Amino acid sequence: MKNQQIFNLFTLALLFLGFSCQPAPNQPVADNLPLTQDERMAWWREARFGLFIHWGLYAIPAGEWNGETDYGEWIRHSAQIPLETYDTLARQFNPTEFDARAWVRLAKQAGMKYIVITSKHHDGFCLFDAANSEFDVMSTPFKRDILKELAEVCREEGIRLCFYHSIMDWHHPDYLPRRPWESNRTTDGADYSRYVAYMKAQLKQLVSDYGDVGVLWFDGEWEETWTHEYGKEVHDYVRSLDPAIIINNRVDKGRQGMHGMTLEGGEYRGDFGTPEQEIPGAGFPDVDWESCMTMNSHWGYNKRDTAWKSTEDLLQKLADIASKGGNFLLNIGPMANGQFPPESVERLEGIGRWMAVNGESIYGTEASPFGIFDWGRVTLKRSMEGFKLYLHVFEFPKDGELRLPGVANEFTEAYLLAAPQTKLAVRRDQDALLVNLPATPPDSINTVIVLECQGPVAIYPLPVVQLESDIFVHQGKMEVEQPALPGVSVRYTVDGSEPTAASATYSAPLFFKESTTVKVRLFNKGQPASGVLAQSLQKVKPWPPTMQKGQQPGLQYAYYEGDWKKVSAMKAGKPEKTGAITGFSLDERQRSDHYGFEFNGLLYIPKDEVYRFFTESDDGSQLFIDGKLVVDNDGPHGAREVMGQAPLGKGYHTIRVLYFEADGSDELNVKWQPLGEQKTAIPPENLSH
Ligand code: H79
Repeated sequence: MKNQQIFNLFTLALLFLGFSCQPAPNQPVADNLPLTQDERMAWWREARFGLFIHWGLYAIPAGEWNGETDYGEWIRHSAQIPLETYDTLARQFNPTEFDARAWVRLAKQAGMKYIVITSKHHDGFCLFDAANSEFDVMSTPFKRDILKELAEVCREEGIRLCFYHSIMDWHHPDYLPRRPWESNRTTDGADYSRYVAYMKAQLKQLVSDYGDVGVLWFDGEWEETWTHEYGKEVHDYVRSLDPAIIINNRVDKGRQGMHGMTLEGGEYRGDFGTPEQEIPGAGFPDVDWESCMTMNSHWGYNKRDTAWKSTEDLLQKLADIASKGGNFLLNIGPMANGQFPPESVERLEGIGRWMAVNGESIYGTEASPFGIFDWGRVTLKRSMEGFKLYLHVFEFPKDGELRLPGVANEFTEAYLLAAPQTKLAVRRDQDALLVNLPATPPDSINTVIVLECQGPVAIYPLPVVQLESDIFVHQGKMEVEQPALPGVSVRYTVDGSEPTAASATYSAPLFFKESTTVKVRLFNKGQPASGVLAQSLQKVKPWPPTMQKGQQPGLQYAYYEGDWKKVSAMKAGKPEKTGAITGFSLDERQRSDHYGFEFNGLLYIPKDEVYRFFTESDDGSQLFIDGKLVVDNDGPHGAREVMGQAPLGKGYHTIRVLYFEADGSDELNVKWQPLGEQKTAIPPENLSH
C-alpha cells in the first residue's frame, strides 16, 4: 500500500485513539468563567518544569531532634514537639544569606519556568507578612516578607511564582484535629469553620498582594475535617478572585487515597493531578498532571540526607515525565541561612547545561504516542507543516539504530538537537523508521535527536499480545488485546504468512501444541490499521531429572563475609560457616552488611512443565537449576525482583542460589510459579539435600 493511503487511514484511526487531541479538561468548570481550562493551563503545559521550595522553621533543626536525625518538614509532628517549644524556633529564624535574585536565577538557569514555594506548610508558619497571623516571618528576627521579595524578582525575571498552602495546620487553635499525642492542647472553643475563614483570608492576601500567582498548590486535604464541600468552596473562592489561577487537585477530596491522581467520575475540583515521589508508568490522556519529587529524600532541609539523585537521573526523569505528558516539580529544601544546599545547586547547574541546549525537546511538548523504549523516551511537538519527534536517547542501542515502530508519516530529516547541521540517515523497514546513530553518544546523559515529520500525526501502535511464556512443554497460550475501536478487527496467521483482511479473526485465546509463529495485525474495514506483530511460541523438551531425593530436608548453606560487587566474587573466599537450613533464609548471618550466602539442595518438580523462578533480593542474587543460570539478579542494587524460566521434568533437580549484601537493607525471597498456576514461595517440603 502507498504511504499516502496508510496515512489517511491512520489519521482517522488516530482520532479515535485520541493522539491528535490536545489535553482537555476532565474537571467540571462553571460556564460563566472568562477562561477555558485550555486557556488557563496554556503556560503551565508549555512550562513543563518547575522548582518546588520547602522552607520554614523546620530548616533550623535541619532534621535533627533529640538525637534522631531523619526528620524533615514533618518534624513537629514526628518528633512530637510541643507547640510552645516549636514556637521558639521563630525567634531563631534569621536567614541572612537569603537572596531572592540568586534563587530565581538558579531556577531560571536550570530551565525552570515556575516556582512553587511554601507560603505555609503543615506547621502553620507563614513565610509572608500574614495580615491575620503573628506566626509569620515578620515575627522573626529576619522581619522581611520573603514572598514579596520573590514576587518582585520573579516578575522581573519572567518566572511564574506559585504558592503551596497547606490546608492542614498544626498551629491554629481552630484547626482540628489535634495531633494524637497533643493531650495538653485543648479543643475547647475550637471552630473549624473559623479556621477555614482564616485560610481564605490568607489566600485572598496571597492572590491579591503578590503579583500574578500562577498556581495555588494545596496539601493536607486528607484529614477527616476537610470535606468535599470545603474543597468546592475554597476552590471556587480562589477562582473568583483570579480566573486565571491554576489550582491542584488536593484542594478537594477526590484523590485515590494518597495516590496523586483524582478519582474518575466524581465532580471533583482541581486542574491537575499530583503524583508525589513517583512517575506514573504511562500518562493520562486528557488529564493534566505534575510529578513532584525531592532531590534527596526530604522535602525540608535535612543536613544528614546524602541520598542525592544524580543529575543524570533527574534529567532522565524530566524526559520520562515529559514523554508521558506531565510536568516535573523538582524540590529544594533551603538551609536556615537562606541558601540552597550546595548539592542542590550543583544539580540545578548540571540540569541547566543540558536544558540550555535541549530545552526545546521539553517545553510545550506532548506525550509520546509510542510509550516507553528501552533506549529512552520520545516527546512530540506539532507545527503548521507537521510535527517533530524528539528522541531522548539515554542508552545507545548496540547495533547503532533506533527503531520507531508504527510510523505512517513521511519524514523530512533527522538531526542532533545539539548540532542541527549533523544530519542522521533514516530508513524505512515496513511500518518502522530506523534512525542511524553516531558511533559515540554526544551526550552521556540524554542525546536528543529530532525527527521532522510531515502531515498530521499518524503513528499507530502494534497489536498487544499477552503470553504466560514464549516456551511451553504441553501447550502454548496466547491472548491478543481487543482494541477498543469501532470496526477494528484482529486478524492473525499461524503459517508465517502476512495477515490480510481475509485471515482468521481473533476472538478467544489461542492454544498451540507445536512450535508456532503467530503474526497479528489490526484491520479496519478491510485495510491494515497497525503494523504486523510476529510472536513465536516454542515447544521445548523438559530438562530431565538427574538426581535422587536428598537424605535431609531443607538446604545446605555456606555463609561468607566480605565486600563484593558480584556474587561470583564472593565464592573466591572461604565460608565463615556452613550448615543445614530449612529454606532460603538470611537468619544465619552474623552481621547486617558485607556478607553473602550460597544455598545448595535438590528441588522436587511435581510435573513436566515450564517453571518460572523469581529472586527478589537486595543486593544481588543468582539462581541455578541443574547447574544452569536461570535467574540473574546480580550486582549491587536495592530490592529488585528478576524472573527466569526453565522447562523441567518431573523429579529431582539441583538448585543453587547465591546471594550477597553490600550495605543498606538486606532481603532475599525466592519464589516459583509453574505455568498457569500461582506464584508462591518454594515450599520447604520440595527441598532436600
Ligand atoms: O509537602 C510535602 C510533604 O510534607 C507532604 N506533601 C509533600 C509535597 C506530604 N508528604 N507525605 N505526606 C504529606 C503524607 C504523610 C506522610 C506521613 Fe510521615 C507518614 C506522615 C507521617 C508518617 C513522612 C514520614 C512524614 C513524616 C514521616
